[in-house]
Amino acid sequence: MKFLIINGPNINMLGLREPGIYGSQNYAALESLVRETCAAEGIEAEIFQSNHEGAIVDKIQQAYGHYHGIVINPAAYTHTSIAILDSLKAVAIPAVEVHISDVRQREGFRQVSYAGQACAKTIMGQGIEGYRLGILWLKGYVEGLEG
Ligand code: CA2
Repeated sequence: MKFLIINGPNINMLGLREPGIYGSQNYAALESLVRETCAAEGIEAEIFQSNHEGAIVDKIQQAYGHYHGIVINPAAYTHTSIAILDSLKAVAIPAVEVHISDVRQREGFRQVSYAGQACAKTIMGQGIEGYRLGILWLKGYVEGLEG
């Protein structure tokens, strides 16, 4: 099984500021958690981070036919990007949305998720542990689809 893990803008800055919202672990720790989780589950993983909406759309398009699942934290693009939503719908690869913080408890502008509308599940407010939960859930979901 092959998963693509996508992180949007500023996720690479984790741990530098706002530990009360995003925790104190940095992006390298997030990458390690994803790699270790996938290795333990026998999942081949590619981790991708970009600050650019079009680069994320390109990456989702290129995933078509190559990945069984996508774990995506589109970061701020969650709340603005119909392009990322459309690309997830276009490739129709099973996807899980992850947010480190609990966006439901935050500002009004974070209350909409476009990408989430193309995802089978959303995990939020669990810190970077949410990526592990998302990977495990998606593995079970994909296995269920394959029968
Ligand atoms: O909670 C999440 O995972 C978010 O996707 C993180 C985004 C935010 O725009 C979303 O509303 C929720 C922000 C990414 C990280 O931003 C930083 C801000 C300050 C210091 C370090 C990273």
